[in-house]
Amino acid sequence: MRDVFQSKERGAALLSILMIVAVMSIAALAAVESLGRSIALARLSDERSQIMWAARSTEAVASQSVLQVETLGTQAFGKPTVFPLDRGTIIATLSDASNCFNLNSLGGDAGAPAAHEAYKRLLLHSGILPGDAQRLADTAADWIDGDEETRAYGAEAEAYRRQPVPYRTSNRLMENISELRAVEGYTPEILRRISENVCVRPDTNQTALNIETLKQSNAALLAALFSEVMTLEEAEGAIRGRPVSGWGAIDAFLGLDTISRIAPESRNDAILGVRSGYVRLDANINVGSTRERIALVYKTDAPGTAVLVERRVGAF
Ligand SMILES: [Ca+2]
Repeated sequence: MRDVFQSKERGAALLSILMIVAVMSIAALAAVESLGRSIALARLSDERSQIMWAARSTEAVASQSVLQVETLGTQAFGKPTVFPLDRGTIIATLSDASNCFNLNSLGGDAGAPAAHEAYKRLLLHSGILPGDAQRLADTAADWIDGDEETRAYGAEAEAYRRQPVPYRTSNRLMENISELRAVEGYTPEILRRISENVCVRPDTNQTALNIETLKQSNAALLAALFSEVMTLEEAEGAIRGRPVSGWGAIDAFLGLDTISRIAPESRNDAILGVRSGYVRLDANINVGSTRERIALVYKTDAPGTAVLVERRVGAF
């Protein structure tokens, strides 16, 4: 009988020990997992910190890189430069940022009629119907201009108050192109059609187009800003006609048959140039498994100067 009791006691003790071992194993496993998570978080935090410093370094040296455009011209564009970091790289690429319609030019003096007409032409050349083009030009201009007087097809604060989530017009220059999404009529389809040819600059001036860097996708922009009688096909042909070595000067461009046949009073020769009024630097920063993108736009219309006017971080 006693042996039976002793056997049961030993069994209970063994079971207790096994349970204690099991609990300790689970606790140890949890501790290891927690430590692993902490290490991963610390590493991620360290990489984010390095990314932040790399972004600041990029900004510090970017203006010097941008100034190279003055001497190298278009040769400075489109060639990625790799800068090594301790545990990663910065890959930076320069591109021309002159060739776009400055939406803030719609906020110029006295309703900026010339900019308004040019913008309507850009919308039409982008395949937007005439009625929609008029409406989109008016709503964008109302959003930017300082008054509350609604244009014929525009929208001021009252129109936006009726939205499911009410808001107001900003009545000042746009700070970011993403603001356009809030303007009446600017659907994703409209934005897709015009996104390559519109931008937001910090003043109401329209920078001259750089004819050395115009792309086929800029034909609508060239036609809209250069002449009210220039067709989209003529603009495409003119851009296609650029010599391999570039135009060198606007006179060579003006000598094209399609251009020279346009009466001088119907042309805006001053909108053409052979240098960059704005330059963009795109940087891909890689540290360990962490990635970040930044885009910096510099105003370079005065010799020897590069003024940062736009900074975008992340997906765009
Ligand atoms: Ca307004």
